[in-house]
Amino acid sequence: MCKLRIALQKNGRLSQKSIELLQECGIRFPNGSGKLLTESSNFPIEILFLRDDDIPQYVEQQVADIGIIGENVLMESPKDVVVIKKLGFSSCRLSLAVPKETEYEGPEFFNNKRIATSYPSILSGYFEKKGIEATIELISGSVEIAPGIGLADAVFDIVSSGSTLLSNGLREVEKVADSEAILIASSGLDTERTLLLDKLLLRIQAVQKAAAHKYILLNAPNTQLKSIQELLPGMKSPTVLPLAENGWSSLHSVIPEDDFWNVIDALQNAGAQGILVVPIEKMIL
Ligand code: PRT
Ligand code: ZN
Repeated sequence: MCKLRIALQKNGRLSQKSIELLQECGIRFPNGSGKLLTESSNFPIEILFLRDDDIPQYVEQQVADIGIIGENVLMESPKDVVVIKKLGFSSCRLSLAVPKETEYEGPEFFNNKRIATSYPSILSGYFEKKGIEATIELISGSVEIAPGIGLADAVFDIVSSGSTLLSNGLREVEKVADSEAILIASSGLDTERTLLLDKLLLRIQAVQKAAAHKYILLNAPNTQLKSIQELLPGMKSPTVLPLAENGWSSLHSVIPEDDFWNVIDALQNAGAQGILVVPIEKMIL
């Protein structure tokens, strides 16, 4: 039987979340055996563990059918692959940073400066757009130490919490791009593999939707049901059940989590009691 082959990062910032995503999709496979290739026992999928930088090329060459990478990898080295979906984890940004005491008034600062980075292509594209002439120093790791050792005047690197920049005496001054984990696919998938990918996508969507929604249960006097529903615009056709106590009902519905937190006080003021907010495991609409 035909199998879909997915490439995941072997060891690094994307690995854990990528594995968890497949597991949340109900896909079981041996994990932690240190093997390069493993397969699921309950879904026609093989998992190939690679360095993240190699994944786009493997997908382009159809050694793997699909893969999970950081958007930044593809931005730096574009390949003939299809971006299927943003996955919402390993979010970060690519930013320019200068020593914190440096005066900075705008991107012209970088004219005739040396900038250390592992992302020369994204950076030179940005400089070109801004009409800036600068020297790019290519470094493969620990970019943040370059200004301190006199190798560069500034850095261009991935920033997440910002603590690496801070602890190296650097200040973020320009955000050039955002990045997050994405699912990519080969542009030449056959019909059988496309069907398998669609099945996997259905599961991923169900997991993502569930994560953004909550099941809410609350009790309210019947006279207040209408105003409570108006407070929760995301609440579609709630179930209303009479309580044993006369004149009271229990209201159940699925709502976007943010809607709920924004109106919690108003809900209570409107007479809602015994509010339960319950996580949803999968949501298929
Ligand atoms: O070994 P392999 O080649 O597979 O992994 P790698 O070392 O190239 O990549 P890895 O595991 O470090 O990162 C994988 C992907 O995670 C990246 O391509 C990004 O898409 C994403 N990501 C998210 C990050 C970060 N956050 C991140 N903070 N990648 C790197 N960093 C580094 C950054 O380079 C800097 O050194 O963390 C430091 C900054 O972090 P803060 O939190 O101090 O700002
Ligand atoms: Zn890498």
